[in-house]
Amino acid sequence: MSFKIYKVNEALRDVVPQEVIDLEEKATWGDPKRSVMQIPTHKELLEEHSLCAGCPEAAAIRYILASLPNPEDTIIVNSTGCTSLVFPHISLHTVHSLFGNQNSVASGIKRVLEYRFPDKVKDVVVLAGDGATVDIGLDYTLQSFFRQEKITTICFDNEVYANTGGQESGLTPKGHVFKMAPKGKQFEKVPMWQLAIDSGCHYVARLTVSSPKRVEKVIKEAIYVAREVGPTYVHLYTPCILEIGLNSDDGLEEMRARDKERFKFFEYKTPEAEEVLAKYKEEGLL
Ligand SMILES: Cc1ncc(C[n+]2csc(CCOP(=O)(O)OP(=O)(O)O)c2C)c(N)n1
Ligand code: SF4
Ligand SMILES: [Mg+2]
Repeated sequence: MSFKIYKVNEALRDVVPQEVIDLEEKATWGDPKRSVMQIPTHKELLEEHSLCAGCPEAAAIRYILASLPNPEDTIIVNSTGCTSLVFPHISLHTVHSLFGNQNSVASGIKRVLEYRFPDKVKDVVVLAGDGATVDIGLDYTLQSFFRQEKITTICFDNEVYANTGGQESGLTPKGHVFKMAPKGKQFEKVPMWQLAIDSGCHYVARLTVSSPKRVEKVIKEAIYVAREVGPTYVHLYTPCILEIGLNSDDGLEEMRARDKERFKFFEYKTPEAEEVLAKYKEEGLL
């Protein structure tokens, strides 16, 4: 079922790459019930990427893109890091912001879109690493929560600055040693999910990406609440298999192990968020 975002010019159909024709014929635009369950049979908005083989960040982005309720009217704001290598491959509107600035850029985009298209639903979603969200961008992240910006912030927590070769971040657990942090982390991991609650987010979730269906539910809830109430925050554990010395097929097992302890599923909703989610549930959208 395809919403006509991509319409191939008939005169050129025989020379247009098959993947563009697939976007016309097999993408899931325009279907608010689109789901991760369609990944095997429909056209994905991300199929190839240049991350390490088996990187859980790639799986996370794949699940998130398949879960967006309104991809044709969603703007994704990204920051520098491993995930930024994926964005040129995505069939969506994306903005690459300066490292750490992502929540400020997203706030501006959301406000302008509300002004320019008052009658249209436009979702703005931030996707950034732990270094961008919690270290260098922490001020901007929290200020967007304080201002009650109607955006969803998703943090890919791999507990390290992966893209620059392994420095510790505020989200590295105490004692962890990385190539460029040889003395080991001296203090505890920052509980960013709690900071998000204390800073005014209306929906907060912490989880690994071991279960695509669970990621889908969380992403949809976070986006619906941001649309109608205020800021929402999703904290995903997406281990850097390279920096913790795992093989490319070990990421899932690592996440399943953490599901039982440090990244046990946790969710928080304000009463206003509960009300909005009950409405979406009644409409069959959750
Ligand atoms: C303003 C600015 N400061 C620093 C950098 C260097 N830099 C690029 S990626 C990166 C680390 C990214 O870490 P994280 O946000 O955790 O993402 P990951 O690569 O781990 O997914 C840094 C420090 C930069 N590109 N721009
Ligand atoms: S360095 Fe780590 S986070 Fe970056 S792509 Fe490779 S496995 Fe993924
Ligand atoms: Mg990181």
